[in-house]
Amino acid sequence: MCRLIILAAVALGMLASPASPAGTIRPILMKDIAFAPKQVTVHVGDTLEWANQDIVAHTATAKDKSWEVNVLPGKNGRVVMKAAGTFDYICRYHPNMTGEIIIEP
Ligand SMILES: [Cu+2]
Repeated sequence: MCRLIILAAVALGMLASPASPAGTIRPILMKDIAFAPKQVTVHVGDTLEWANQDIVAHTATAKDKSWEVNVLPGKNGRVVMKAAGTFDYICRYHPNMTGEIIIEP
């Protein structure tokens, strides 16, 4: 039990390490008319890559319109996150499809 907790702590520490290289690509699924995961935290300079596994097109559209990508069925679309902040976003075609991106400096 103790060993498991220590291993988990080590793994979390590695994930949270500020030494992670700039320009990480973070995948997000568009599946069953939903973003998965719904909330993602990245850093300025990271790339979000949405993979559309549905049979209809989706977009990832920031509510403040600062970024958008249109993703056809079976395709991927990328956006580089250039500014820190918290961005709610939706699919333009399915407004109930919502997500949140937190971009840390
Ligand atoms: Cu959609």
